[in-house]
Amino acid sequence: MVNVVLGAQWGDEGKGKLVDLLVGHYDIVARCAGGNNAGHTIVVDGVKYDFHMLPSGLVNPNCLNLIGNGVVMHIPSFFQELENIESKGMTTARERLFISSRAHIVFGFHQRTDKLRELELAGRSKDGKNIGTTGKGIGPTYSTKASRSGLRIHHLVNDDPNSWEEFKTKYMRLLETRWARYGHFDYDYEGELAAMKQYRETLKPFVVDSVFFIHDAIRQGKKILVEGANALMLDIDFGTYPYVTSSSTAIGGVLTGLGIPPRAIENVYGVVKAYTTRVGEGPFPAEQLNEQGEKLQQIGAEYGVTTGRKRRCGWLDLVIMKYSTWINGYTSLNVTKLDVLDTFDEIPVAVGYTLNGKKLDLFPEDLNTLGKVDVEYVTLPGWKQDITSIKSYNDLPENAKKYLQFIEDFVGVPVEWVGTGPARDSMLHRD
Ligand code: 2SA
Ligand code: GDP
Ligand code: MG
Repeated sequence: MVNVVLGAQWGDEGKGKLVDLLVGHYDIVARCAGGNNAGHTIVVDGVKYDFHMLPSGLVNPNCLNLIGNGVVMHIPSFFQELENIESKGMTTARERLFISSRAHIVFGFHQRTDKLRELELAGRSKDGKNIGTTGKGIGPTYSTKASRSGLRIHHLVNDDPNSWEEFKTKYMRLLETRWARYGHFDYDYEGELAAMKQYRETLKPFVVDSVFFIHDAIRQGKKILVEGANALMLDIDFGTYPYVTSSSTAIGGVLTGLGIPPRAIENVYGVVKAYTTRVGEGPFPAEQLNEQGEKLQQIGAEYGVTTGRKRRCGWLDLVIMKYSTWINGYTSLNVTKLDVLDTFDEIPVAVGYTLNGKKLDLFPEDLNTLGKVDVEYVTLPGWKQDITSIKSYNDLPENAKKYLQFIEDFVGVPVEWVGTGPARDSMLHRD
């Protein structure tokens, strides 16, 4: 049985917390896309863990964790993150962690060219706008993957006697293509190769054929939870292209990033923040560049987990939620951070876009159009009550229930969980 947790907006909806809540019921948690650009915070027994590349299933001592073939791996960051959670007390993490031999490797020069490309875009585009990437080398690594010049984990961890020589040759060839594209930037390739040589041994215990790993787990009836990274609106196909990440963050990425047959998937849980945030550049129709947006940012403590950037804030956008539901086919929703809205008198919700006075029926693929739309809002009454200590869905204030009902009716998907605070137990399940 495979269930999936996916971000329904622009990321940071609180996927990590839902996964943390669910992991007790699963044997395996798997990551299928992205790399250490993703970031989420989980608070367990008062200890705060920042996850980037590692699956959140590590918080459950009985859970195995897989980094799938669709993930891009920066190996030094992987070890750093692992050592960090080990030092906070997750002593068995290492034994429960597996990496697909087919995952692509992020090198330091991918990270360097990520930043060079951002500088190039900032200088060249007519509005001076770059993408606002995390600088973790994600786009450049998926680029070299697609252009068939990338290196995968099995190229590094390989018992063939010639494999190290072949790895070095491919590595240098790849670096030279980057130099040809970006100029001969200073780069300590000897240092990186020396580190890679060591990783041949230290990485070995983690590496598996993930196709077999997943197939065997499904065959044995294991319960698998797939943890999406980033979110629908950052998907390379369906997001606000080009202001997106470079992987398939929607449901398709679960299949290609792990080799899971579609019929094995039972439930798709969409995680949606009760308002909207976005990090980086790109259009955001319901953004509030005003006091209300500031208030959401401050109460919601909206800062990027990976880069520390302030997240842009706005009202909940149900046009996006409907679009996102069409693609991902959510079977239920987790509405998070409802408590952040506790003090608002009124809460507008975006329900439609118009262009030159004409209602748009579909979510516009063209950013010039999206940038020009007027947003139609429905304003719902606030509940003006602290909900953080409420322990049952039925005890929520009537106006909070009406807010959730409005989402359900508009999107046509039931709300199964509601987040009422950052702590592990601040989540209401609707029976
Ligand atoms: P990239 O680095 O190539 O993936 O950046 C491309 C766009 O994708 C956005 N992106 C993100 N948006 C929200 N959260 C992300 N993870 C971190 C977090 C972000 C952070 O959890 O807070 O710490 O800044 C994430 N990762 C990528 C990015 O902003 C670009 O718009
Ligand atoms: P992810 O990337 O989707 O896993 O989300 P992040 O962890 O990047 O961002 C979500 C942030 O909101 C984290 O700091 C969580 O601790 C916090 N959070 C999650 N759920 C809730 C909630 O219901 N209420 C509040 N106030 N904070 C929450
Ligand atoms: Mg995040």
